[in-house]
Amino acid sequence: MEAPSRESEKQDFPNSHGGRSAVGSSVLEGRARHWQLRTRRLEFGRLPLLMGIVNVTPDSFYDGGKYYDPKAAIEHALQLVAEGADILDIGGESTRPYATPVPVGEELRRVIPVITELAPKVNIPISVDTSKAEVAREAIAAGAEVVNDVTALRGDPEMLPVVAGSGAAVCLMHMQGTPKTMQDAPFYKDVLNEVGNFLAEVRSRAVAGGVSPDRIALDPGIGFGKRLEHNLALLRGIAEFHRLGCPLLVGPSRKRFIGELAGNMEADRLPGTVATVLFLAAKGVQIIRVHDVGAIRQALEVFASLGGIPDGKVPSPPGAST
Ligand code: HH2
Repeated sequence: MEAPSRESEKQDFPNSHGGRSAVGSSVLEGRARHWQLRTRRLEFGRLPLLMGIVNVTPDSFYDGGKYYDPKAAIEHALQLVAEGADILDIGGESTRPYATPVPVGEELRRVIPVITELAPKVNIPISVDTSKAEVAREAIAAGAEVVNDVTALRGDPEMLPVVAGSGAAVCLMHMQGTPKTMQDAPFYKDVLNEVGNFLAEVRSRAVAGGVSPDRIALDPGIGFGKRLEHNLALLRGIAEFHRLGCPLLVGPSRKRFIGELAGNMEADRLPGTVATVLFLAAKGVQIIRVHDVGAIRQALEVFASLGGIPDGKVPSPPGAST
Protein backbone atom coordinates (compact mmCIF):
# COMPACT_ATOMS: atom_id res chain seq x y z
CA MET A 1 0.00 0.00 0.00
CA GLU A 2 1.15 3.50 -0.79
CA ALA A 3 2.46 5.63 2.09
CA PRO A 4 0.26 8.59 3.05
CA SER A 5 1.45 11.93 1.62
CA ARG A 6 3.00 14.65 3.84
CA GLU A 7 -0.17 16.71 3.43
CA SER A 8 -2.08 13.88 5.03
CA GLU A 9 0.21 13.71 8.06
CA LYS A 10 -1.67 16.68 9.48
CA GLN A 11 -3.68 15.20 12.32
CA ASP A 12 -6.70 16.97 13.67
CA PHE A 13 -8.44 14.40 15.80
CA PRO A 14 -8.40 15.90 19.28
CA ASN A 15 -6.88 13.59 21.86
CA SER A 16 -9.79 12.13 23.73
CA HIS A 17 -7.86 12.26 27.01
CA GLY A 18 -6.47 15.77 26.79
CA GLY A 19 -8.31 17.52 23.97
CA ARG A 20 -11.56 18.78 25.38
CA SER A 21 -13.81 18.35 28.31
CA ALA A 22 -16.84 16.13 28.02
CA VAL A 23 -18.72 18.52 30.32
CA GLY A 24 -21.25 20.54 28.35
CA SER A 25 -20.51 18.68 25.12
CA SER A 26 -23.02 16.37 23.52
CA VAL A 27 -22.57 12.97 21.93
CA LEU A 28 -23.92 14.62 18.79
CA GLU A 29 -21.52 17.59 18.68
CA GLY A 30 -20.18 18.03 15.15
CA ARG A 31 -22.56 15.40 13.73
CA ALA A 32 -22.80 15.69 9.91
CA ARG A 33 -26.32 16.39 8.60
CA HIS A 34 -25.99 15.17 5.05
CA TRP A 35 -23.89 13.12 2.61
CA GLN A 36 -23.46 14.38 -0.96
CA LEU A 37 -23.50 11.52 -3.46
CA ARG A 38 -22.76 11.63 -7.19
CA THR A 39 -26.29 12.65 -8.26
CA ARG A 40 -28.20 13.22 -5.03
CA ARG A 41 -27.87 14.26 -1.43
CA LEU A 42 -28.81 12.07 1.53
CA GLU A 43 -30.20 14.00 4.50
CA PHE A 44 -29.82 12.36 7.90
CA GLY A 45 -32.79 12.27 10.21
CA ARG A 46 -33.31 10.64 13.56
CA LEU A 47 -32.99 7.04 12.37
CA PRO A 48 -29.72 5.90 10.85
CA LEU A 49 -29.78 5.00 7.16
CA LEU A 50 -29.47 1.27 6.52
CA MET A 51 -26.97 0.10 3.93
CA GLY A 52 -28.09 -3.36 2.80
CA ILE A 53 -25.29 -5.81 2.00
CA VAL A 54 -25.25 -7.73 -1.29
CA ASN A 55 -22.23 -10.04 -1.48
CA VAL A 56 -21.80 -11.46 -4.99
CA THR A 57 -19.13 -13.85 -3.70
CA PRO A 58 -18.64 -17.56 -3.05
CA ASP A 59 -16.80 -16.99 0.25
CA SER A 60 -18.16 -14.09 2.34
CA PHE A 61 -18.06 -14.90 6.04
CA TYR A 62 -21.84 -14.97 6.55
CA ASP A 63 -23.63 -15.27 3.20
CA GLY A 64 -20.85 -16.55 0.92
CA GLY A 65 -22.32 -18.47 -2.04
CA LYS A 66 -25.94 -17.46 -1.35
CA TYR A 67 -25.94 -14.58 -3.86
CA TYR A 68 -23.00 -15.57 -6.06
CA ASP A 69 -25.32 -16.10 -9.01
CA PRO A 70 -26.20 -12.64 -10.46
CA LYS A 71 -29.93 -13.48 -10.57
CA ALA A 72 -29.92 -14.42 -6.90
CA ALA A 73 -27.95 -11.25 -6.05
CA ILE A 74 -30.47 -9.06 -7.91
CA GLU A 75 -33.44 -10.76 -6.25
CA HIS A 76 -31.80 -10.36 -2.85
CA ALA A 77 -31.07 -6.68 -3.51
CA LEU A 78 -34.72 -6.06 -4.50
CA GLN A 79 -35.82 -7.84 -1.33
CA LEU A 80 -33.56 -5.56 0.75
CA VAL A 81 -35.11 -2.53 -1.00
CA ALA A 82 -38.60 -3.87 -0.19
CA GLU A 83 -37.53 -4.28 3.46
CA GLY A 84 -36.57 -0.59 3.62
CA ALA A 85 -32.87 -0.37 2.72
CA ASP A 86 -31.67 3.21 2.13
CA ILE A 87 -28.51 2.25 0.19
CA LEU A 88 -27.38 -1.01 -1.44
CA ASP A 89 -23.72 -2.02 -1.03
CA ILE A 90 -22.67 -4.46 -3.76
CA GLY A 91 -19.37 -6.30 -3.42
CA GLY A 92 -17.54 -9.01 -5.36
CA GLU A 93 -14.59 -9.68 -3.05
CA SER A 94 -14.72 -11.00 0.49
CA THR A 95 -12.65 -9.04 3.00
CA ARG A 96 -13.01 -11.62 5.78
CA PRO A 97 -9.79 -12.49 7.66
CA TYR A 98 -7.35 -14.51 5.53
CA ALA A 99 -9.43 -14.00 2.34
CA THR A 100 -7.49 -14.35 -0.91
CA PRO A 101 -7.68 -11.30 -3.22
CA VAL A 102 -9.89 -11.66 -6.32
CA PRO A 103 -8.41 -10.75 -9.76
CA VAL A 104 -9.88 -7.59 -11.26
CA GLY A 105 -11.51 -9.37 -14.24
CA GLU A 106 -13.32 -11.74 -11.93
CA GLU A 107 -14.50 -8.97 -9.62
CA LEU A 108 -15.81 -7.02 -12.64
CA ARG A 109 -17.66 -10.13 -13.86
CA ARG A 110 -19.32 -10.51 -10.47
CA VAL A 111 -20.50 -6.99 -9.73
CA ILE A 112 -20.98 -5.05 -12.98
CA PRO A 113 -23.92 -7.07 -14.38
CA VAL A 114 -25.67 -6.81 -11.00
CA ILE A 115 -25.20 -3.02 -10.75
CA THR A 116 -26.15 -2.53 -14.42
CA GLU A 117 -29.45 -4.34 -13.91
CA LEU A 118 -30.27 -2.82 -10.53
CA ALA A 119 -29.38 0.86 -11.11
CA PRO A 120 -32.36 1.70 -13.36
CA LYS A 121 -34.71 -0.50 -11.27
CA VAL A 122 -34.22 0.91 -7.78
CA ASN A 123 -34.60 4.46 -6.57
CA ILE A 124 -32.08 4.19 -3.74
CA PRO A 125 -28.36 4.81 -4.28
CA ILE A 126 -25.97 1.98 -5.06
CA SER A 127 -22.56 1.67 -3.45
CA VAL A 128 -19.80 -0.56 -4.76
CA ASP A 129 -17.69 -2.33 -2.14
CA THR A 130 -14.27 -2.47 -3.82
CA SER A 131 -10.65 -1.40 -3.41
CA LYS A 132 -9.88 -1.59 -7.13
CA ALA A 133 -10.02 1.59 -9.24
CA GLU A 134 -11.08 -0.26 -12.38
CA VAL A 135 -14.01 -1.88 -10.61
CA ALA A 136 -15.00 1.48 -9.11
CA ARG A 137 -14.78 3.19 -12.52
CA GLU A 138 -16.97 0.57 -14.23
CA ALA A 139 -19.41 0.47 -11.34
CA ILE A 140 -19.84 4.26 -11.44
CA ALA A 141 -20.39 4.09 -15.21
CA ALA A 142 -23.08 1.46 -14.53
CA GLY A 143 -24.81 3.74 -12.01
CA ALA A 144 -23.07 3.44 -8.62
CA GLU A 145 -23.08 6.60 -6.50
CA VAL A 146 -20.70 5.58 -3.71
CA VAL A 147 -17.35 3.81 -3.54
CA ASN A 148 -16.96 1.86 -0.30
CA ASP A 149 -13.23 1.25 -0.11
CA VAL A 150 -12.04 -0.73 2.91
CA THR A 151 -8.47 0.39 2.15
CA ALA A 152 -9.46 4.08 2.45
CA LEU A 153 -8.08 4.87 -1.05
CA ARG A 154 -4.63 3.45 -0.17
CA GLY A 155 -4.95 0.07 -1.90
CA ASP A 156 -4.86 1.23 -5.53
CA PRO A 157 -3.07 4.46 -6.53
CA GLU A 158 -5.72 5.11 -9.22
CA MET A 159 -8.63 5.01 -6.78
CA LEU A 160 -8.33 8.58 -5.48
CA PRO A 161 -8.38 10.17 -8.98
CA VAL A 162 -11.27 7.90 -10.02
CA VAL A 163 -13.36 8.96 -7.02
CA ALA A 164 -12.41 12.65 -7.26
CA GLY A 165 -12.99 12.80 -11.03
CA SER A 166 -16.37 11.07 -10.96
CA GLY A 167 -17.95 13.02 -8.13
CA ALA A 168 -18.85 9.76 -6.39
CA ALA A 169 -19.13 9.72 -2.62
CA VAL A 170 -16.66 7.56 -0.73
CA CYS A 171 -16.49 5.63 2.52
CA LEU A 172 -12.99 5.59 4.04
CA MET A 173 -12.51 2.72 6.50
CA HIS A 174 -9.80 1.97 9.04
CA MET A 175 -7.99 -1.35 8.79
CA GLN A 176 -4.73 -2.44 10.44
CA GLY A 177 -2.90 -4.62 7.90
CA THR A 178 -4.72 -6.31 5.00
CA PRO A 179 -7.45 -8.97 5.08
CA LYS A 180 -4.70 -11.59 4.63
CA THR A 181 -2.76 -10.44 7.70
CA MET A 182 -5.03 -8.25 9.81
CA GLN A 183 -6.01 -10.75 12.50
CA ASP A 184 -2.45 -12.06 13.06
CA ALA A 185 -1.43 -9.62 15.79
CA PRO A 186 -3.61 -6.51 16.03
CA PHE A 187 -1.94 -4.00 18.37
CA TYR A 188 -2.88 -0.52 19.57
CA LYS A 189 -1.80 1.67 22.49
CA ASP A 190 -4.99 3.72 22.37
CA VAL A 191 -7.31 2.34 19.72
CA LEU A 192 -9.84 5.22 19.77
CA ASN A 193 -7.15 7.82 19.29
CA GLU A 194 -5.18 5.89 16.70
CA VAL A 195 -8.25 5.12 14.59
CA GLY A 196 -9.43 8.76 14.95
CA ASN A 197 -6.03 10.05 13.79
CA PHE A 198 -6.03 7.64 10.87
CA LEU A 199 -9.52 8.73 9.76
CA ALA A 200 -8.55 12.41 10.00
CA GLU A 201 -5.44 11.68 7.95
CA VAL A 202 -7.15 9.73 5.15
CA ARG A 203 -9.91 12.32 4.98
CA SER A 204 -7.29 15.11 4.56
CA ARG A 205 -5.55 13.08 1.87
CA ALA A 206 -8.83 12.56 -0.02
CA VAL A 207 -9.68 16.28 0.21
CA ALA A 208 -6.17 17.21 -0.99
CA GLY A 209 -6.76 14.85 -3.94
CA GLY A 210 -9.96 16.67 -4.95
CA VAL A 211 -12.79 14.87 -3.09
CA SER A 212 -15.10 17.42 -1.51
CA PRO A 213 -15.42 16.90 2.26
CA ASP A 214 -19.21 16.49 2.20
CA ARG A 215 -18.81 13.40 -0.03
CA ILE A 216 -16.72 11.54 2.57
CA ALA A 217 -18.03 9.09 5.17
CA LEU A 218 -15.72 7.58 7.78
CA ASP A 219 -15.79 4.08 9.25
CA PRO A 220 -13.77 2.66 12.19
CA GLY A 221 -13.65 -0.77 10.50
CA ILE A 222 -15.16 -3.16 13.03
CA GLY A 223 -13.29 -6.49 12.81
CA PHE A 224 -10.56 -5.23 10.49
CA GLY A 225 -7.31 -5.82 12.41
CA LYS A 226 -8.98 -5.63 15.81
CA ARG A 227 -9.40 -7.89 18.81
CA LEU A 228 -12.56 -7.97 20.90
CA GLU A 229 -11.33 -5.23 23.25
CA HIS A 230 -10.49 -2.97 20.29
CA ASN A 231 -13.90 -3.47 18.67
CA LEU A 232 -15.62 -2.74 21.99
CA ALA A 233 -13.58 0.42 22.62
CA LEU A 234 -14.43 1.71 19.14
CA LEU A 235 -18.14 0.96 19.47
CA ARG A 236 -18.38 2.43 22.98
CA GLY A 237 -16.51 5.57 21.94
CA ILE A 238 -18.04 5.93 18.47
CA ALA A 239 -19.58 9.36 19.21
CA GLU A 240 -16.05 10.81 19.56
CA PHE A 241 -15.73 10.49 15.80
CA HIS A 242 -18.61 12.90 15.07
CA ARG A 243 -16.18 15.75 15.67
CA LEU A 244 -14.36 14.72 12.49
CA GLY A 245 -17.34 16.37 10.75
CA CYS A 246 -18.17 13.54 8.32
CA PRO A 247 -21.05 11.03 8.37
CA LEU A 248 -20.11 7.87 10.27
CA LEU A 249 -20.68 4.48 8.67
CA VAL A 250 -20.35 1.38 10.84
CA GLY A 251 -20.49 -2.29 9.84
CA PRO A 252 -21.10 -4.51 12.88
CA SER A 253 -23.43 -6.96 11.15
CA ARG A 254 -23.06 -10.56 12.33
CA LYS A 255 -19.36 -10.07 13.06
CA ARG A 256 -17.13 -12.20 15.24
CA PHE A 257 -17.21 -9.88 18.30
CA ILE A 258 -20.89 -10.83 18.77
CA GLY A 259 -20.07 -14.55 18.96
CA GLU A 260 -17.19 -13.74 21.32
CA LEU A 261 -19.43 -11.70 23.65
CA ALA A 262 -22.08 -14.43 23.58
CA GLY A 263 -19.46 -17.09 24.40
CA ASN A 264 -20.74 -19.12 21.46
CA MET A 265 -19.23 -18.70 18.01
CA GLU A 266 -21.92 -20.88 16.41
CA ALA A 267 -24.93 -18.94 17.76
CA ASP A 268 -27.08 -16.85 15.43
CA ARG A 269 -25.63 -13.32 15.59
CA LEU A 270 -28.75 -11.39 14.58
CA PRO A 271 -29.83 -10.56 18.16
CA GLY A 272 -26.36 -9.18 18.96
CA THR A 273 -26.39 -7.26 15.69
CA VAL A 274 -29.72 -5.66 16.63
CA ALA A 275 -28.38 -4.65 20.05
CA THR A 276 -25.30 -3.07 18.45
CA VAL A 277 -27.35 -1.19 15.84
CA LEU A 278 -29.65 0.28 18.51
CA PHE A 279 -26.63 1.38 20.53
CA LEU A 280 -25.09 3.03 17.45
CA ALA A 281 -28.40 4.72 16.58
CA ALA A 282 -28.51 6.21 20.09
CA LYS A 283 -25.02 7.61 19.45
CA GLY A 284 -26.17 9.38 16.28
CA VAL A 285 -24.33 7.13 13.81
CA GLN A 286 -25.70 8.08 10.40
CA ILE A 287 -25.25 4.91 8.28
CA ILE A 288 -25.19 1.28 9.41
CA ARG A 289 -24.20 -1.54 7.05
CA VAL A 290 -26.32 -4.65 7.69
CA HIS A 291 -27.35 -7.99 6.21
CA ASP A 292 -30.84 -8.12 7.81
CA VAL A 293 -32.56 -4.90 6.76
CA GLY A 294 -36.17 -5.84 7.65
CA ALA A 295 -35.49 -7.08 11.18
CA ILE A 296 -33.23 -4.16 11.96
CA ARG A 297 -35.62 -1.56 10.59
CA GLN A 298 -38.37 -2.97 12.84
CA ALA A 299 -36.09 -2.82 15.89
CA LEU A 300 -35.10 0.78 15.07
CA GLU A 301 -38.71 1.93 14.62
CA VAL A 302 -39.69 0.50 17.99
CA PHE A 303 -36.58 1.81 19.74
CA ALA A 304 -37.10 5.32 18.29
CA SER A 305 -40.81 5.33 19.24
CA LEU A 306 -39.84 4.53 22.80
CA GLY A 307 -37.54 7.56 22.89
CA GLY A 308 -34.27 5.66 22.53
CA ILE A 309 -32.79 7.90 19.84
CA PRO A 310 -31.74 11.52 20.51
CA ASP A 311 -33.49 14.16 18.39
CA GLY A 312 -30.31 15.34 16.71
CA LYS A 313 -30.32 18.77 18.34
CA VAL A 314 -27.16 19.59 20.27
CA PRO A 315 -28.20 21.03 23.65
CA SER A 316 -26.69 24.38 24.59
CA PRO A 317 -24.12 24.30 27.38
CA PRO A 318 -25.58 25.13 30.83
CA GLY A 319 -26.05 28.88 31.27
CA ALA A 320 -25.90 29.74 27.55
CA SER A 321 -28.74 31.92 26.24
CA THR A 322 -30.87 30.38 23.53
N1 HH2 B 1 -17.33 -5.00 6.52
C1 HH2 B 1 -17.26 -5.94 5.56
C2 HH2 B 1 -17.16 -5.57 4.20
N2 HH2 B 1 -17.17 -4.28 3.85
N3 HH2 B 1 -17.26 -2.00 4.43
C3 HH2 B 1 -17.33 -1.03 5.38
N4 HH2 B 1 -17.33 0.26 5.03
N5 HH2 B 1 -17.40 -1.35 6.72
C4 HH2 B 1 -17.40 -2.63 7.17
O1 HH2 B 1 -17.43 -2.85 8.38
C5 HH2 B 1 -17.33 -3.68 6.17
C6 HH2 B 1 -17.25 -3.32 4.80
C7 HH2 B 1 -17.30 -7.38 5.92
O2 HH2 B 1 -18.62 -7.86 5.90
P1 HH2 B 1 -19.27 -8.72 4.73
O3 HH2 B 1 -19.35 -7.93 3.47
O4 HH2 B 1 -20.55 -9.27 5.19
O5 HH2 B 1 -18.28 -9.95 4.55
P2 HH2 B 1 -17.19 -10.31 3.46
O6 HH2 B 1 -16.15 -9.23 3.48
O7 HH2 B 1 -16.67 -11.64 3.91
O8 HH2 B 1 -17.86 -10.36 2.11
